[in-house]
Amino acid sequence: MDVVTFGEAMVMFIATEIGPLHRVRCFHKALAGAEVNTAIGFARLGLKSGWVSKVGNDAFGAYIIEQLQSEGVNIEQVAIDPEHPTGFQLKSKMSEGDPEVQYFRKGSAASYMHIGDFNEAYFRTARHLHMTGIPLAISDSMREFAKHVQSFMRKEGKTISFDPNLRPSLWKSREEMIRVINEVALESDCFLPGVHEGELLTGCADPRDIADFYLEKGVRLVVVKLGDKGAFYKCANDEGYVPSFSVLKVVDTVGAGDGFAVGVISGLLEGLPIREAVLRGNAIGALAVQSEGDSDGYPTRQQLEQFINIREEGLA
Ligand code: KDG
Repeated sequence: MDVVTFGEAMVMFIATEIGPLHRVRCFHKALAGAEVNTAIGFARLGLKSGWVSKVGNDAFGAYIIEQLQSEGVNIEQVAIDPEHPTGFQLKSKMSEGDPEVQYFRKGSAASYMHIGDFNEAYFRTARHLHMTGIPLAISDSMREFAKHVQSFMRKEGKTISFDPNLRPSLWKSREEMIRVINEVALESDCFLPGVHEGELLTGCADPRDIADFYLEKGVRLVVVKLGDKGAFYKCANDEGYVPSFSVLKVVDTVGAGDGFAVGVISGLLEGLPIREAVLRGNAIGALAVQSEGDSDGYPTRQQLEQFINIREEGLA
């Protein structure tokens, strides 16, 4: 396997009409979950990805499994929990800005993941571990699982990327969120915060200062997402800003950060120079914001190359 990841997937109901969630009458069904998004993104590019989790023995769980099978994600380590349900979320439709999201995930099957679910042989087959901050917030047992996976993969000499994906509503307190996320960031090789996340986590507003905060403590590469301004990256011997790709219409920003991670990590695993990998991240982010579902816009290898080539040749 090229990349393994773990976390909670949810069914997501996306409003089909603009307005606040409580007024919406119709929704359509899609898949959500930062880590499944990345597993799908890697698989679309032709990388071998695996996602580890638990779902309920219900229609939502069956839907998630079917979707991942059809995307070619390895789900050998997805267990069905007969006692707890699959979580879901509602998402509003916006004319502009970020949508309103409401979770129904407390006590979900995934939140009951624990260290006993860890399968050493399975994780060992992966070259790279991608983590996000969401499993650290979902439950104590899931956090313990996440930290165990990270320390195992580190001991095994695998590379680790970490996207904080801050979800303050899932945490008991802001202080705990900052402390735990920073602990895990410092045990990662590549840290991928958004600039506002970086500011919250470090107290620094400048992307270079955010990067330095982690680099000085041993992280090898920090890539700070700057939204429509692109991204800033820094490691021991290289740094720079990589501009974003222009987008005709932003439909939905959720899922763009996961797409960005897919671009950067796949690029690094394929040996691209860091700048090229970040450019690929920007490209997938730009494709992702132009569609509604989290992962709908993630490209195949051919679509990605076409998108980058057309933009670079100045044809669009
Ligand atoms: O990154 C996209 C995710 O935020 C979305 O799919 C839902 O995983 C999710 C979460 O927990 O917020």
